[in-house]
Parts: sequence; C-alpha cells; structure tokens
Amino acid sequence: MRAYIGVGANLGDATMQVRAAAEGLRALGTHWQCSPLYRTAPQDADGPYYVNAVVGLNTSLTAPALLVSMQAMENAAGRERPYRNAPRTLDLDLLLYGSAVIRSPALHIPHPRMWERAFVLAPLRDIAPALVPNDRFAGVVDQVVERL
Ligand code: PH2
Ligand code: MG
Ligand code: MG
Repeated sequence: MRAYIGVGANLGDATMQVRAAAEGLRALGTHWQCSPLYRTAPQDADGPYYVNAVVGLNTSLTAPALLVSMQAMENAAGRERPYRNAPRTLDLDLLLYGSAVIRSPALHIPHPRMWERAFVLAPLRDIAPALVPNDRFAGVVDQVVERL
C-alpha cells in the first residue's frame, strides 16, 4: 500500500529532526520519497515556526502497525504531550493509506484536516501532484509555507 506521512517539528533542531525522521521512515517500506522541507507558520498551535515535509512509501505494514512504528519514532525523538498541539520535537501523521478510509478511535484516514493545511498540501504536491489538485490550495493561500 502506498502511504503518505506528514513529518513536522518546531522544538529543538527541527530541520535535523525532520530529516532524521524522514530517513528513519525509509526502513518501513520501499519506493521511498521525501518532499523538500518547508518552514511553516503554526496553524491552530503556538510556539515557533515548524519545519514540515511529507514522505511517501510502499509498505506491507497495516495502517495500525505503521502507526505504532511512527509513534515509537516520535517517542524516541523525545516527544512530550503536555497539551493539544503543543510544540513538539517530532510529529508523524499518517495522511493517506492507499485509498483506504479508516475511522477508528486511533486512526482517521484520510487525515481529517490535511486539506485545510498548506504545510501538508505543498509538500504532498511536490511528491504526488495527482493527489493535490490546484483548487485545493484556494482555501490555504493565507498560510505561510516557504521552501527551505
Ligand atoms: N501540526 C499541528 C498543528 N499545527 N502547524 C504547522 N505549521 N505544522 C504542523 O506540523 C502543525 C501545525 C498539529 O499536529
Ligand atoms: Mg500533526
Ligand atoms: Mg500527530
């Protein structure tokens, strides 16, 4: 299954964390791709600007198993969760898992807010343009995203 994973950080050396996480995800599948990195304004969140990217890969893991691996990587990066959308050393979000629609307590795929977030749409378009039609950008033009 082709999975797309959002990678973000806005604490510590965010660029280094995003690069390291993107490399770490390589081990979870084949045909790995990583978008360019972006510096992005926090959306519905406080703290410093984020660094964001999107990774695509073909994986034989189920979506829940992929999520477990992603959470292990977040924890290894020192992720703490003091409050919702708190600044973080690493955030990995499963955006798409093939064309699956999953609504379980642990997992919402497609990610429910991805189409409202330029920090997801811009890097996803870089590696999977067919998934992000241009009209999807109309609602996010006011969000700051700059290529690093
Ligand atoms: N993640 C959030 C909330 N807000 N803003 C930016 N720019 N980048 C993110 O990765 C991000 C956010 C919740 O996970
Ligand atoms: Mg997130
Ligand atoms: Mg998350």
